[in-house]
Amino acid sequence: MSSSRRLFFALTLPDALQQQVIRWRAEAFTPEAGRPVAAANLHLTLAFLGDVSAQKETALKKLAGRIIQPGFSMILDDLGHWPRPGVVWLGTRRAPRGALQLAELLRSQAARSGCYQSPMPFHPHITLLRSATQPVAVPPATPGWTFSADSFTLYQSVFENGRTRYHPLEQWPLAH
Ligand code: 2AM
Repeated sequence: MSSSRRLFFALTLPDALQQQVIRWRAEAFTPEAGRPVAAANLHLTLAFLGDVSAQKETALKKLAGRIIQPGFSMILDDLGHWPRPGVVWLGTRRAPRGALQLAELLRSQAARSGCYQSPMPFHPHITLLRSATQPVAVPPATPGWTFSADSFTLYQSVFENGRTRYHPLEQWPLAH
């Protein structure tokens, strides 16, 4: 019988923004800085669920479908490097209240459903480079893109043929 799937809730980046980010990234970082995340894999995680059984997945989808939250926009005006996980990220200096509320709700639903939730505070970010364990020259500023979140998505993380891919499973709208 098929068992669990590795899942997370995230905000999808519009295709045009994914392309802008990867063009800028190619100029902003040297190839030694880290391994670039593929354009289609750029996303902003709201809640990481880990390996989830089919039964739990169904319950979590049902709970997600009941969420009524307003959409929000986010200015991507922050950049950083976490050497320990080896991640270079794009984020925001002022996380919108809507993003914090949505993440909090998804994370508490996940915790109540038995999915381990990290005690680390939620730090909204889009991972740009992985395996960035050496010091990285992080550019002082970002182009300051704004993106508007009008839905959130449940993704499955699949590792196949040596690559990680994120498959969208279901998407829910945020109210206007
Ligand atoms: P990262 O990009 O900072 O590594 C799919 O793996 C998504 O879930 C990524 O955005 C990843 O964050 C996040 N993720 C993976 N493992 C996680 C964990 N143990 N706790 C929180 N988020 C995690």
